Amino acid sequence: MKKGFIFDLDGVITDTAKYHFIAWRNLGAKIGVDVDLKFNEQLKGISRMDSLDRILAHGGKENDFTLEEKEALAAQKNDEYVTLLQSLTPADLLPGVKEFLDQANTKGVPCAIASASKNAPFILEKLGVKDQFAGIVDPATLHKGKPDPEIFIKAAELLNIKPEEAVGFEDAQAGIDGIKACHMFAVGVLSGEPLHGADVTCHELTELNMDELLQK
Ligand code: B16
Ligand code: MG
Repeated sequence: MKKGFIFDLDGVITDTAKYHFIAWRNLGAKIGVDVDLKFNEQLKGISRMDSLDRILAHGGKENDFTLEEKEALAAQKNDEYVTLLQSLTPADLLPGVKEFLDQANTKGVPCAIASASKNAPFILEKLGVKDQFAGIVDPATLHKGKPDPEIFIKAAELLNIKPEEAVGFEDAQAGIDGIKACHMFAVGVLSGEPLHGADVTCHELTELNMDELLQK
């Protein structure tokens, strides 16, 4: 019997990957690295600085910037990303998310967010669902990013449950790997690429039966 739900944000609750892409592509153009949609797939679920490191390596520029310069580049990208986020409204929730959260709240099943994004509280506020989460892991407190299970273990702690008592929802392979590494039940939300190791997959949350999930 499961006792709580743990959600990734980008790709599960809303699609912010398109805004990350615009901001990284524009930053890449300034430093001479081509960031295309295919390469952007590799940045999903990856922290801001790790994403920058991957972009620099992709362009053969991994040794061209000091740490201070890289922090300035990441801040530039984030400024543009946050500007793009201003247009978010509850209409940007992915299909079935609002209904799923309402149903969980009605049943008394607590929900938490396990997102690599430092902008998660702001995004949830803009989407009008922040109050529906009992906890949001602060990614600044993490020692390791996904696929390490730390973020999912912390999310379960916020809900006062064990990882194996939770259902985790993820759209990225690194996230599914993190969920399974702490013996959580994994729901993979598909958006193109297959997800290996998920216990159940769907294209949107409308396809899921909550009572069946809780009995896993
Ligand atoms: P920020 P998730 C991730 O969100 C994104 O998929 C990833 O592209 C981004 O770099 C990361 O958040 C950090 O976001 O720059 O806002 O701190 O999928 O873990 O919800
Ligand atoms: Mg994601």
